[in-house]
Amino acid sequence: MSDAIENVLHENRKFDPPAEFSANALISTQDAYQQMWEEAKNDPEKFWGDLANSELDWFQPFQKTMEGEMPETKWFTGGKINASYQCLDRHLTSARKNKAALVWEGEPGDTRTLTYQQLHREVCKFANVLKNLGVEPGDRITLYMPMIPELAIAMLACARIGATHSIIFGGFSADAIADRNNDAQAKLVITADGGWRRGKEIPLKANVDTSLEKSPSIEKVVVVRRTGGDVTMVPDRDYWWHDLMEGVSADCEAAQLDSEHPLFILYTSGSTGKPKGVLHTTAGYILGAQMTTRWVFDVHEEDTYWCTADIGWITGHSYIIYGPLANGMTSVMYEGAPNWPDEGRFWELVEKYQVNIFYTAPTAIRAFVKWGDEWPNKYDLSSLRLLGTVGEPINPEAWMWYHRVIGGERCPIVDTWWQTETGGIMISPLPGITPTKPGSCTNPLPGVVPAIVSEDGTPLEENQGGLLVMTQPWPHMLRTLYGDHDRFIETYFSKFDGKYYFAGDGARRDEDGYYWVMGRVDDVLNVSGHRLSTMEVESALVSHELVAEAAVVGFPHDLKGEGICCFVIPKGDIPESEAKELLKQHVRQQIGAIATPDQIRFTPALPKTRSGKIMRRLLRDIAAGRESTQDTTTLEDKTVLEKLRSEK
Ligand code: 6R9
Repeated sequence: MSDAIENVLHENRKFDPPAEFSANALISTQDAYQQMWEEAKNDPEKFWGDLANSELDWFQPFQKTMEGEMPETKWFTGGKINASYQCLDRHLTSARKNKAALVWEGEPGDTRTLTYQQLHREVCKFANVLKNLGVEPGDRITLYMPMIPELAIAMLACARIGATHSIIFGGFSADAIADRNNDAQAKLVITADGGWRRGKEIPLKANVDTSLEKSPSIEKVVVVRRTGGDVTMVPDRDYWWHDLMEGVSADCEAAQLDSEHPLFILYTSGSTGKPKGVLHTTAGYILGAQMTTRWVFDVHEEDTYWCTADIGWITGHSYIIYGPLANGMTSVMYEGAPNWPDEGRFWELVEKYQVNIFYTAPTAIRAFVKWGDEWPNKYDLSSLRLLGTVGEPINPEAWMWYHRVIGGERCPIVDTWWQTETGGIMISPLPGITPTKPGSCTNPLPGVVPAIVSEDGTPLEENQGGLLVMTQPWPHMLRTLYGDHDRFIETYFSKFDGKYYFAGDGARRDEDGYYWVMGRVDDVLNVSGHRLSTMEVESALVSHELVAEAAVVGFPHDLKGEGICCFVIPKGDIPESEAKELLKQHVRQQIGAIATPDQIRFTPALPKTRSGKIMRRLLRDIAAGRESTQDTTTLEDKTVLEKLRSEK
């Protein structure tokens, strides 16, 4: 079992929901939750079927709530629906039409607010642009964009006409874009000239240009003018967004799509080198995004809500766009970094927009702690009523700081566990009723039935560390890995013979039934809340002529949660420090800045078992600078160990 599970935390502090919060909460009694949870567990068909009928707008009602066993369960079959309609059109028949849907702020301080009516208009226009470019239902469209309103417009326009969006985080490299374009066989790329990050321009269009040398399926590129930087526009291939939008009709009926119509693909790292194209479909996903947003963030009509994630990750998909807009909320969207122009930027925005609900990641919270209380203390944060965290386990001290300094000890904290694959939040406190413990994501939401099992699938007792699995399907779960259904089955369902969904995380459940997620048990790293596979970094390293062999492991990192340590057997005779720098740059260029190694250690050999397997756990211990409990009797060459330990 992994190291993570052995590092079982014991945290005894407990915080009751503030009485004032509970008094106004949507779910305000334990009984109400228990009843929902039991019903969803015992009769998922009725539970989800009733919600889908009462909460979603259908063009044609569905015939069956669930069809087929996990992992092949289909949801709401026979129904016709549209996610963009669910997020926009249905709010236009009430006063909500003039409510702000998106409140956007660019890094340089420019702003734009789009009401539901305005956003609907822009989405309809851009949907017509896509149609004019020959985009048809089912086509895959790559979005490689900064955090600007056009990204939201493009997503919803794809959804409106039934095109499947595949968003690539702006920090990824040209090679990463090409891989994803090819895997999805995407037809069109939507990008911008550039985006702002700490005052510098990220050359998005230039990266797309390079990627197109290796992505033959792409026919056209749409470019938003954002930074005004120089770009090359290839005639008959590249088009400016503003040119295409000129004079286009704002009438575009939402396509009536099957419930299981593919809504989006989002690539994420698995334990092998090739990223996985997680596919989500329409009705189940939008229902999950909508309901989990409402339950976890205790949505009230007047709320201003801000999730600081990038839309390039699942958190941005579900909790900046689909979930909040399906609920008719006001969602704040910010383009830039938290420390630009200074470390107070987030708190300045909270004050400026009077944010009530704030959702961020532990890695950001650890940075805020380091920057010091003086930054948040300069601003009035009294509008906040609820705080959330996601992306990795939160260390109790960061939780306490968040509670005290940002939440003024009056805001509940929802620590939300979920994954790209789960589509929406799975395990989380309900803020009006769940007493919280720093570092625990507490209880499963209605419809989620987890278990902790041993390697052979035996359910474990309380406080025993094991593997986190889901024992029942839920509407917003992934349907497949795009183009590779076998890998989907293999990755998530083969470990327990199809009985459970295996999340890849280690966890334990305590004496109160609270879940404590300890981190990945596979070769997936979690660097600043972003998933990266060790194999991906290894493949990038060995593709360089200076590398004979490489093994990559994570190690505990104060800010990033996990850092990247690369053990490399070098070849060639470039001076060591120069070679290390070259390799760091190479990985960065191959994958993207988030994958830049923190450490590269040269070694004449890697520790291997007699059967030739790299002893990764031993390397993890060495990278973390701790004594190893790993049995080294199978180690082939014992002198390797001494050399590795002395190397830094
Ligand atoms: C939403 C998202 C998923 C992995 C997941 C787990 C880790 C996410 C967590 C958490 C502990 C939490 N993770 N939330 N671990 N507590 N509240 O982050 O999706 O990028 O796919 O990552 O992140 O290890 O398996 P994704």
